[in-house]
Amino acid sequence: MAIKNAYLLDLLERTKKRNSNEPEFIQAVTEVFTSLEPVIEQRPDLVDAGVLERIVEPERQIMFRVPWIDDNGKPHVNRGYRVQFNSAIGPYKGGIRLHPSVNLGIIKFLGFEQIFKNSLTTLPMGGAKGGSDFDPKGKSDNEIMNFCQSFMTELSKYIGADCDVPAGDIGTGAREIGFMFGQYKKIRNEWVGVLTGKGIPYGGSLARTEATGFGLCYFTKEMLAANGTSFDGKTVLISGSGNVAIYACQKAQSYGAKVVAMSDSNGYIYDKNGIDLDLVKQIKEVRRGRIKEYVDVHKDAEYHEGCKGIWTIPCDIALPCATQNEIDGESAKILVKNGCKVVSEGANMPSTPEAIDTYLANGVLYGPAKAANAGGVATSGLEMCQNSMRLAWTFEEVDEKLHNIMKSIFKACDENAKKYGMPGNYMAGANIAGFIKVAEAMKAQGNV
Ligand code: NDP
Ligand code: 2IT
Repeated sequence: MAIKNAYLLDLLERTKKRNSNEPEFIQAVTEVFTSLEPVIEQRPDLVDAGVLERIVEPERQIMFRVPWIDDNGKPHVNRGYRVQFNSAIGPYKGGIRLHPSVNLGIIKFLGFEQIFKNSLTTLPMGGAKGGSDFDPKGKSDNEIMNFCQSFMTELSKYIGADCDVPAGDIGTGAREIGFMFGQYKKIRNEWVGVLTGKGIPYGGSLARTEATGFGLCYFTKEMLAANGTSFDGKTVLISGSGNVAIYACQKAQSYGAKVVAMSDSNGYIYDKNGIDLDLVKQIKEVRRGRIKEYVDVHKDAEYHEGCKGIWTIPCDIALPCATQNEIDGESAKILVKNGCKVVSEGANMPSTPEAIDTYLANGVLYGPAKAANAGGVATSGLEMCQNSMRLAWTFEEVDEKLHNIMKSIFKACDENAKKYGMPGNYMAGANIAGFIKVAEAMKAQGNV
């Protein structure tokens, strides 16, 4: 990947200078700019309207203190973030990440990706992301509640059902969303769809829990079909064992694939007989345990320390569903050498630029994150829709809408890749399709 267009190169340099300590954000901008070269050459009006200068600068970045008390009465302080990146096509929308690695640059890369992802969903949602460097691991329910209430006490000043609607991401699931929703309602004295990923008894949507993983497989199925193949009988690796990984595994298995490995941040399991997903759910969803507990039950499965080793297992399809930059150039080369033909991304930006170059150079079918994992936020959009209408659809209705959205996202990626002279490059197609809609909206709304 190399940018040649002088205007894009100059703007990238200025963006690097202005955000010099945010490597993940620069990585995300560079990838999008690389794909946009042919658009910029055909659309000088978008350059003249200053769309690109504005799109790389968040509309608003909020950072705040989050004090909380542990079970021993000891005070702690974490840092909270909400980056409201772009509201051209709808209210700000995006998840909240709770992980010790969170910093402003991470939240900005995620918020930037979210702009284009949300645009691809066909629903009216702008881009945002939030989070904190709080580590939920090992905390009691009471400590989690204490943190979530403090976080929302400040965040509630900046969000709203028609303004900014947060949701889950790493470390934020139904439990955390419940505590945050309760606190928002108490402070604002209004019951509105201000968060998505809520529990079913209080305005959550059926199929939101499954949506990102299912959506990833719906997108991947389309990509495979367009290239004359399918999941059936394929060997699949899935990194992570959280929300996205678990439901990607469920759907891939239902399509006849054999998932042989999953992981967490400590290590990975390899089960040549195929992953026992009920056991993984029991360990991760019910007990909040570690993936290595799997081999206590399945004695012929293997556990290995370290997450990178998962990519050395021979496979047909790799579905990275853990975190950013989890597949580097070296791992990508090993995947290709071992016969991997497809990489489709459940996590956000899981492949380094060197890994992507390796996929593209070797004809690997590559489903980029902002298209392939858009099913989660798309179903969040469906949850917002149900909340506005004050009704609830069945699981089947939501799942069918999700399925159709993922089909239309693949179509947009495929068609735009062809239209701009890069057939089969779904990353370029996703970036172009996501960008054009937002750019047209920004141009039409003037220099704001
Ligand atoms: P969860 O918190 O449910 O699970 C995260 C999983 O990834 C865990 O298995 C975790 O292991 C592992 N993981 C997290 N950080 C690291 C790390 N630094 N190194 C190795 N493994 C790690 O999160 P989700 O499943 O919701 O999110 C996974 C990915 O999918 C993220 O990139 C997220 O941004 C993306 N995503 C999520 C969506 C959603 O709807 N939830 C929608 C679209 C994208 P451990 O338990 O050891 O931390
Ligand atoms: O990265 C993502 O798209 C998410 N974490 C889901 C965001 C959402 O608003 O549902």
